[in-house]
Amino acid sequence: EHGQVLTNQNSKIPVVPWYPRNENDLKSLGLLMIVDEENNQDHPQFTDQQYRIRREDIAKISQQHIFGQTIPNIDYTEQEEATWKKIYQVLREKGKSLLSQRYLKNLQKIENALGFKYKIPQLSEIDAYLQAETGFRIKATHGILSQREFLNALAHRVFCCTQYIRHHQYPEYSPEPDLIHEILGHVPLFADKEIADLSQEIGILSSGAEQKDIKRLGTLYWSTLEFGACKENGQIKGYGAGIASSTGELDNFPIANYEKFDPFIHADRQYPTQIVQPTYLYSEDFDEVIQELIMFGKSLQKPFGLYYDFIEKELKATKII
Ligand code: NLE
Ligand code: FE2
Repeated sequence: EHGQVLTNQNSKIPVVPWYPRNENDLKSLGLLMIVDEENNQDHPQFTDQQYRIRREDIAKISQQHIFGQTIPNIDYTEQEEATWKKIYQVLREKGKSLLSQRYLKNLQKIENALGFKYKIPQLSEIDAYLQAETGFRIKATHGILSQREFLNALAHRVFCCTQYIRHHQYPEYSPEPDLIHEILGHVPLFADKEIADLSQEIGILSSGAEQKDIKRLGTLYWSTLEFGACKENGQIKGYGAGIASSTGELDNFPIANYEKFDPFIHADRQYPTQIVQPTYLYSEDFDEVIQELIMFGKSLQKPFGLYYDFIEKELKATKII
């Protein structure tokens, strides 16, 4: 079977790390629990025991969701609903002048369709919306996944998405992805056809890639779809999910450093994950982001090419180099 028999004992045959090839393989998404040791231990999200218990309960439900089956709904508490409402309003207000029109238009469309103003949307509703817009689908996950797993899922137009909400005492910034980050940050991007296609391309590049390239693709994902910016009418606007989902990040955005994005330079950069970004990388426009990432992708060495067959819903190899 693929990913297992290939050995390099005697030969030039490269070892190819396992990756999901088809719908059946996707059923194993999100089964591993990753513990991130870099966590910011001062944040109430890590220190409040009551919060941890509630969070574990939701994480269990999310983890038990098998990709392809109905996503379980969560009965959010009043406190959780209040956190959503409060931060949603502030994000909306602050985001207007700082975020890209492209992101804002997609957000406007979905917030009206699903009533973001009034309640926390369920992932089952988000999933149905995205499927209709761009064919993206959701796997509910307990928390952050490995870069490889998150990126590999994108190759199948699958978004691994958390379902718990950040701590009510400090909703300005979450050191981990939570549903506010996923829904107000990533979902408007996955609802955009070109961005959905780009995400899938990154996923295909990551499938079977060696670890050093996973790290580089992860860093580029971070630099663009998580925290990227681009010019609009001469002004730099944020479009990344991590900017759009955090009022702390939005407050930081106008006073931070900017650097012109170049994947060949930035694929190996270091960046913080527990505090706001000191530097945002910007492009002239979004087309440039797409072109540059595609060019970078072509430079990666993989022993085979892959493409996604939309009819059979699987990744197929094109060539062995
Ligand atoms: N820092 C982001 C936020 O507060 O929304 C979440 C984590 C992004 C990787
Ligand atoms: Fe994210």
